[in-house]
Amino acid sequence: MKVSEKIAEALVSEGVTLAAGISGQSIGRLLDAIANRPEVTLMYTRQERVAFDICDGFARASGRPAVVFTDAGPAAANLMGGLVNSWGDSVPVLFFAGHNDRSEQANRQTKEIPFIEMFRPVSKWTTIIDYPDQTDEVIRRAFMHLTTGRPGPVVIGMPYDVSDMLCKPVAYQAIQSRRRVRSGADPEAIADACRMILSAKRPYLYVGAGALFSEATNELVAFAEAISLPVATTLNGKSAFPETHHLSVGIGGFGRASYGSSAATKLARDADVIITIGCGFKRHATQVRPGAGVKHIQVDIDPTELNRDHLADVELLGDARVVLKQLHDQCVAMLKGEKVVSAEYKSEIRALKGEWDDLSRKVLESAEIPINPFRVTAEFNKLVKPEETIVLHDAGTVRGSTSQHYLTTTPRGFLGFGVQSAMGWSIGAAMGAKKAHPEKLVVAFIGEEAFNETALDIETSIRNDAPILIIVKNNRRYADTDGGKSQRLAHARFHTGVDISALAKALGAEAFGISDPASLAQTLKAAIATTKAGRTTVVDIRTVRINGSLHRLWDPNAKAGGE
Ligand SMILES: Cc1ncc(C[n+]2csc(CCOP(=O)(O)OP(=O)(O)O)c2C)c(N)n1
Ligand SMILES: [Mg+2]
Repeated sequence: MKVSEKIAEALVSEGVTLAAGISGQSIGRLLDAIANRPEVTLMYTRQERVAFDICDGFARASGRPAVVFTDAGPAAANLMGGLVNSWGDSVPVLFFAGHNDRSEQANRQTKEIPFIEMFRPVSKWTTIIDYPDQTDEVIRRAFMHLTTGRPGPVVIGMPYDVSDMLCKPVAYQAIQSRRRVRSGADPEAIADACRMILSAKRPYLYVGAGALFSEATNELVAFAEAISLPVATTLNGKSAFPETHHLSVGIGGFGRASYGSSAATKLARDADVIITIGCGFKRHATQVRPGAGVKHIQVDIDPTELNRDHLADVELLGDARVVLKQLHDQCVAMLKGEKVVSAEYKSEIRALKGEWDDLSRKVLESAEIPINPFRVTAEFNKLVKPEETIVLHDAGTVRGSTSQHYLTTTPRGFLGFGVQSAMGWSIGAAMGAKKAHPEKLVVAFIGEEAFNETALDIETSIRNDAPILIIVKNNRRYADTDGGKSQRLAHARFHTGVDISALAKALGAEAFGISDPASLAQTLKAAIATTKAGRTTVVDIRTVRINGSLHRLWDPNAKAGGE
């Protein structure tokens, strides 16, 4: 058996069902071997970076790693924008980079790049298979990295000569435990945390993507309900807690988040104990730290995250699901049937939610022309069932106008992204999500500039049977009025633009264009129908340029949402 065949066998036995990439001489043997495995769906893209986005979206939607493949050198380098997204947001993706023969390495041969130096700092693990008999160990170690602890991308260099060599004819031994390997927190620290939570008057729970990766939603809901804790998520953690739940206050900061609801931000500001679960306090999520005297209980799977940005009073190192169950059980035992949170606090949570709804109505119901991008989200909400839908957003102001008011009810029904935030991610990621959940309607909300970064791969969704809906909030015409920016820059950036509907049609998609809010609902309905019928569909909506979030409507100190 050749190394390439051994790898394909190993991938199948570790449960891989999707591979995406672009071919090239150096990866040829491995690609043939993967293509020979009917268990693995193969997607072939037009840009390496989109292949990475596909696998990233697949992992976010399913929790399982998929495989990216590229040729050596520039092909591998060409996916950097996708790789850094996965690295920034801790998403497990396995990347096989074709590599020159070993004899060519380190002498600046054709397509030779400083592979380890380029990829190691932006991956969880980067290595090269130098000898055939390393194959099993490398693949097994790769899957341990991908499936345990804090996830992240793994990069494996595959020298062509090694891929074509024979290896020992011993069957690959997959990781035996099909369960995720999980760990809990120190029981003494749990007891400290519970005492703190039960003595709090205004506790507040802030949930990041760690809870999604750990699949902790049931434990999260049980814990929040036991204490009547208001629950906010980060952008990346959105969908870990059902947003129709009476305790949900939407996206919200540990202090303040660019995309936070007013309810979440006020509750965070006035909290006396803040419990954070698997979140990294990045700028979009956290602009203002809690004041002195506010207690912080920090739960994370990664010890290097503990006490990193803000001192914790109690550190709980462990898997979100296990730790939430520990917290729940201990709190319930200590409570002995009493209720911890006052009736006043509960009614304040209700009132703040109502205030946020009132504040939002202005943009959600706006009849202005060009169309308000928040209105697009509001109309969309009325037309879909969240449990049958996966929504993605892209970089830019479209992030806020989509993520703040689309209501999720199902874990991974919304895929937030953005520690690195490479424009154009949502088109590939939506295709990956569709492969993970063919039964769901998968919808990417994207601005026209981000669209232009990766739009050619719309054709990939058609060729590779991954029909998605792309809703473009197109504010190009109004972008040059964006105060303070140089007119020369505005001219260079915007004065002509792509005819999005024509391009989408040329690439084989259905396309709709719209500029009147009165026909918004009807057009979105038609676009959802064509997508559900199996046709990738693009809706080009002429929108007005706005700030990315609603913060400025109610917070005079707000910073812009940011790009
Ligand atoms: C690969 C990459 N290049 C540049 C940026 C910086 N950036 C973020 S958003 C943005 C403009 C986005 O415009 P558009 O897609 O039209 O969305 P809008 O803000 O208008 O909603 C830019 C240039 C980025 N995030 N990623
Ligand atoms: Mg735009």
